[in-house]
Amino acid sequence: MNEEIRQLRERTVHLANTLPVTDMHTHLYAPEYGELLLWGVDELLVYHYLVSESFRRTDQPYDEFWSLSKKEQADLIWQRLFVDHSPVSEAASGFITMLNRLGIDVSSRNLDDYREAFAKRSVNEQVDAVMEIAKVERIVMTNDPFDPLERPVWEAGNGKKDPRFYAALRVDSLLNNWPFAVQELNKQGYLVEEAWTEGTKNEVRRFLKEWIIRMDALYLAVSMPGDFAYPAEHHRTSMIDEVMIPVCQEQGIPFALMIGVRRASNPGLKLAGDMSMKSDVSAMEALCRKYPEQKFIVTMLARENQHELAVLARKFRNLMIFGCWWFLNTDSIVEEMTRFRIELLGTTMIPIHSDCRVFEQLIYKWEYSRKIVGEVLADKYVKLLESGWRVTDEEIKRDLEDMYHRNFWRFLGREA
Ligand code: RAT
Ligand code: ZN
Repeated sequence: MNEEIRQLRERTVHLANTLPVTDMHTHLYAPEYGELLLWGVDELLVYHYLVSESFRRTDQPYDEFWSLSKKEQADLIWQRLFVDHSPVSEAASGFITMLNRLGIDVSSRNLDDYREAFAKRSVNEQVDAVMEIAKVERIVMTNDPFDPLERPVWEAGNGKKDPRFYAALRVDSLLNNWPFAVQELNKQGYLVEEAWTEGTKNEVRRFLKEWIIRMDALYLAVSMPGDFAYPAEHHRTSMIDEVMIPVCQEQGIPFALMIGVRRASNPGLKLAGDMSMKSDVSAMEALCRKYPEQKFIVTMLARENQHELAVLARKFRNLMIFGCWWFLNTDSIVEEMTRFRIELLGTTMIPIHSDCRVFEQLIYKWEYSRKIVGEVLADKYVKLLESGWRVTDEEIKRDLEDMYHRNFWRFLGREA
């Protein structure tokens, strides 16, 4: 029996580490997007997760740091987090893992050596190599039509050239910064005003529809503060009920909500200054109940909300929960969440997304998470084995493929 258990674990962990995945929410771009595609040593070091950690090690004024070049910022972060102290945090150890898996000798501890190793690669080579190492087959980007760097790529017809990359239409400002959205919509020729008139609703619906079609967007996506309430006497409720849900239904796409972020809690840190907030799961409960035909893809940022959200997914099959988002994407929390999600939902959820911003991060984020998924699933199979139920390799593969890509594509109605 012990030998059988050992083999079962080994097979499960091996498959979990090697089967291809779809990364269903990232901030990565295909090479056609030029400078929007972030990669390389300096981008990796100025990742906002590392920026916030590095400020714990210094009294340097924020503005002084931001006035430096990217290379100088990277040098400081390297010194503070990797040289003066050991890189044991998730994001810092991830940087070392990633270098190692790319075949770079980390022992010199000399940043310029690493920079030199990267300089020998072209962006296309790096994208191919990273996807190969991480075994990431398909990547969903985050696409914002109001982004001045991104819009021209779509307008030139280059947004969906690389078949490995898919679009998700991001609509944060429509829900969270309406005055700004009105300005941007006007710039693009949509006749909207801040007042919630019939004409404005029609034009926002037209905007969403045109961009969904242009991008072939897989889903509509937004991040929300923890105090998001629904239904409420609020612009958000009108926008969701009268514009977003009707357009999603007409276009047959899910609505993805990432709930629980307080933006700019510490503005001096810029992108690194956002805070995690507890959310009210009953807003999602009300949405799922009101719109049984609409599919929702949801993640929340507070650890405190995770169990209730998993229970909600037991009640509503139009709800797909996904990922261990941002501050939850650490070994101990990924393990806790993956374990109780499997216990409550079986394999009917999407355990992992990377949220990568810099291309090479795919390597460590997926390696760390796959290991945990494999170990948790192996525990469950061992429990079955102890009652005489033997899972075959085909069944292990099926279960992992459900979680790694099939649940996502099937939920979208785009199963290959
Ligand atoms: O995880 C992150 O990098 C965050 O900065 C956010 O971008 C978040 O994931 C989001 O999509 O809003
Ligand atoms: Zn994100």
